Amino acid sequence: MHVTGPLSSRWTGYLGLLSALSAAFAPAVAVKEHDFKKCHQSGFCHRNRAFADHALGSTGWESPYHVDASSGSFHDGQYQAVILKTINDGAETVRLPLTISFHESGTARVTVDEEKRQKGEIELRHESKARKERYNGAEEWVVVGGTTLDKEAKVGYEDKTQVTVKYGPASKFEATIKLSPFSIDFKRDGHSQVRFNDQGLLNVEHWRPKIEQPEPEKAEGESAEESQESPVIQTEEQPQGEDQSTWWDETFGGNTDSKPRGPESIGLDISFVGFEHVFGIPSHASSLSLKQTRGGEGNYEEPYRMYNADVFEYILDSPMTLYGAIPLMQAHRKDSSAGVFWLNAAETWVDITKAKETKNPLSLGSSKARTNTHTHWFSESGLLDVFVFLGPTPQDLTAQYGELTGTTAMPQEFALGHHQCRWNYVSDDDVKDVDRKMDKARLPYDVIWLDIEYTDEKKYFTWDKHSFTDPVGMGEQLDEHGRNLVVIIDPHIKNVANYDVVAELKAQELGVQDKKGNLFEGWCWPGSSHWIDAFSPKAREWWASLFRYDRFVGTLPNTHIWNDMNEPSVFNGPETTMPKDNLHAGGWEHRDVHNLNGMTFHNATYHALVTRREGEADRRPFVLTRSFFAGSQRVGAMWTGDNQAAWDHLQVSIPMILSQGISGFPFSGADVGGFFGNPDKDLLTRWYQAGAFYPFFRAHAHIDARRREPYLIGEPYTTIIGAALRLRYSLLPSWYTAFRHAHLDGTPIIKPLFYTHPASESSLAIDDQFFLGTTGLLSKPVTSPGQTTVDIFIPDSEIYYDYFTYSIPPTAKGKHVTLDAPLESIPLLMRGGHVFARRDIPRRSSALMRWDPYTLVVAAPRKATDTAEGDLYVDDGDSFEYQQGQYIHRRFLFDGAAGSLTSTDYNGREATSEKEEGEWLSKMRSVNVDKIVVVGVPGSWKGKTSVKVESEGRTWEARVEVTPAEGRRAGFAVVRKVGVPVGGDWRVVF
Ligand code: NBV
Repeated sequence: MHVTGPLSSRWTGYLGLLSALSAAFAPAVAVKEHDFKKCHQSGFCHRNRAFADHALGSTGWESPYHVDASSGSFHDGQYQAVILKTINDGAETVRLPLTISFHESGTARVTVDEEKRQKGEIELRHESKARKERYNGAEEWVVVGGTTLDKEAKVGYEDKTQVTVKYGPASKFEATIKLSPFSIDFKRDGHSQVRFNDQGLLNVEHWRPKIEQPEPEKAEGESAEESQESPVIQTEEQPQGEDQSTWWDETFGGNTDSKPRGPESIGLDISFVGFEHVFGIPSHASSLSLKQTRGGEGNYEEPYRMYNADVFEYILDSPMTLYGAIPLMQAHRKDSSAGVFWLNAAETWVDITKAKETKNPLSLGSSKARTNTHTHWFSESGLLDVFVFLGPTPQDLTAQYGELTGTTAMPQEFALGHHQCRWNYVSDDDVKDVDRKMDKARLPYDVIWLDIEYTDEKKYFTWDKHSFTDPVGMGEQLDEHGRNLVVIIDPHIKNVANYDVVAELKAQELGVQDKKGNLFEGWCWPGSSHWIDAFSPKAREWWASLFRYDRFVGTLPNTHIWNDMNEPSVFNGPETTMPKDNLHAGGWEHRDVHNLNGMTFHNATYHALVTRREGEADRRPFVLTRSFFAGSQRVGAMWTGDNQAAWDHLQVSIPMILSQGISGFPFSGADVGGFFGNPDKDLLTRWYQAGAFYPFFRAHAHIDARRREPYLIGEPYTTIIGAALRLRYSLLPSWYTAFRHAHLDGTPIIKPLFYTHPASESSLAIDDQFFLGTTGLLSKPVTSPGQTTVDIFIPDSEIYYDYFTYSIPPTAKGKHVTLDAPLESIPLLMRGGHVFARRDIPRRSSALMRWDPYTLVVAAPRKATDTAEGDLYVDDGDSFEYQQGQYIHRRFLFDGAAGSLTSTDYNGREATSEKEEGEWLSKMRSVNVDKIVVVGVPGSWKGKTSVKVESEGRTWEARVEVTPAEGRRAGFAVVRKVGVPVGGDWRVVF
């Protein structure tokens, strides 16, 4: 990887100034892989891996954690006991309260705390003002439901050595809790799926006082830092088996973490029994199916890391951490799924290994040994708190996780359109000019974005007075075509005189504090800065006040927000983020809450927008975030950060976005065109074609990248990109419907094959193609240079049609089919058996399509007498009225045997009376389905000229044109001027 082009002179000068001011820190432009910790440089990671090596490498290893049998009790769906950890060769024990909860939702939760810390019976070093307990506040931020205890759960078996609890739907699940050593075996239908501490790697680092030892003698010339940076090899003086070198103050990259509570990590091995593939734990620039991490060919050497960071120029095919983290892992195999959610917001690493079983008790008569995936999780601090999902389907997992952490906020419809961004549009005239040129080139778009340069010297909530003289005029021009503006607001607040925002932050003590309890000061884009502490309710309230129209003057209702740098990025901090011993509201150390930080800020901004003006609460905010955690999906969208204008970055965007989708945060995208560098014309074109299938579709570029708005690229590229944009816009009704499903139950918007075809073993590792919502549209973007064909994997025996030509490629279940894919074409198949909606009139923005008629496309099933199904969800795309029933959700059923297509209410609701209808719904009465296209019609339809239409007690005829099959091209029929209301019941008989 290399740094692209020189920074603009303005930036070079600026950064020069920064480095002159402080030689001790590295500005973000210099961040490289080695600026981030490897496992051996992170004390607790090193310790937990060493613990695992010791446990797995010694014969007769026994985990030192035993449940005190006399402490166990089971009431109302909850098992409680105390785990005793034996230390000092059995001389002492540490008490660890254990709670295992069984929920009505079918999930189980295992929580382990530490009694001494819980009771505050510990001492903190360095006169720290931090809290003494293990952090227990993550639940408050993350969990929104699904934790009602299952009173039906009961102990099925109990003796001195174990307790078995039966729970879940029809008591199909069971958890066998072994007391000595402590372990849990989670089973479905009598078969093990997930095991805790099966390998004996449970590790709860209990509190201990520091026994001061004489300073180790330094070799001549060795600095204090050098002596601390690499873990010290165990010496004779240390107690046997305990390497203390990383217990206390820890230094990395010139920053020392005071660690006032000493070592406090938690670790656990979680085995997925009989599963060869595990997925999730985004975000990593890696494959969808996770790799092994303990070395070996094709494997990683490092564990997957989750420690949200501003990883400038991230590298590919790596388990290195990125900007956001969702500690949800799922395992899938043919017809079975299971998962775990590790609720911990501290720095977390996960090792993954896979092992074939030598003896397989399950495979009687089969010689195939099953593979188990062993995962080893460890976090630096906090409670051990893990949820277990036993499926059995991928849909069960996403629904249960959705119930637990919430689902995707229903976005404004414009947010699904095409977004045009760059760092930076330099003035309001520039914005207006781009807006006009997009129109002139007939390139639809919905949103233009302003990066940090719009501000007056990086003071957020201000405008650069010279270049943005008339922000209101700019916003109004955009509004003429229903377009929106997104402006960036970062969490660092410039520390400068005469800036009201920072003055208020200081006066009201709303910022994150350093380890001594003083306002933390660090460096970011504005130079010296403070950070809003969005964990504080008071700070959030203040934050909300900053977005009011009379405060952030120049913003309009069509202004929305982009939150960047919220990992948080601190240029002079360890690993470009905040010192771990910084303090947040409530006295929690930053260490405990680091991975939540971005979400709290994103959340604060979302709520600020909801209250911008009284009475405006019924507009849905749009807030994009770079950093995220489990639960962020409830308030907005994310993107994958600073990628590069390179083919391999285009490629990796697909598994990254799929991984977001299965991990509950599907509203995601990657910078189209690549952030750093200048894409060549082919790459840019292919990226737009792929981007048209990202749930969040935004073009973005670095400040040093050449201008690349699609009208600049020239022919034939502009036309080809325009076609991709129009494809996106025509399919917006189907995208919006897919978002509705994500909102209802956590379903991904673009779905990997293992999700749609869980019975197909060979689909498991496929991560370069996907289905869109319920449409049956199968997309495989071209992601290699010079590529003119694509091989698409076909997971079933259904018929597939080319989306554009209706030709039927020679598909076979479990085989690849090759499609032509010259630059001007987008490989896209329609799976037989689906109905989906489009709007076919090309317009400049989604808002202008609001009252346009719909087209329904029926992809007939392979067997002529079978059915095709689909649905369409519509609401006003803007307000919260849908929560009051102001929406249309139709189910379409094409019955091949009867030769009919019917529309009924998706939820079986009665038709609304005019009285119940708000303004939008009543206006929708005049919006029709005007065109129906049936692809794959039987030969018998030849010669048909009309179809019968029945709707609202009336019957009429509509004209149909049937084009018989020819060669490989399927026969198809087009009905025009159908005239049925999109929101009503109707039937068309062919
Ligand atoms: O605000 C400037 C950029 C932004 O364009 C990008 O999308 C973010 O990921 N931002 C990072 C800060 C600096 C990046 C070098």
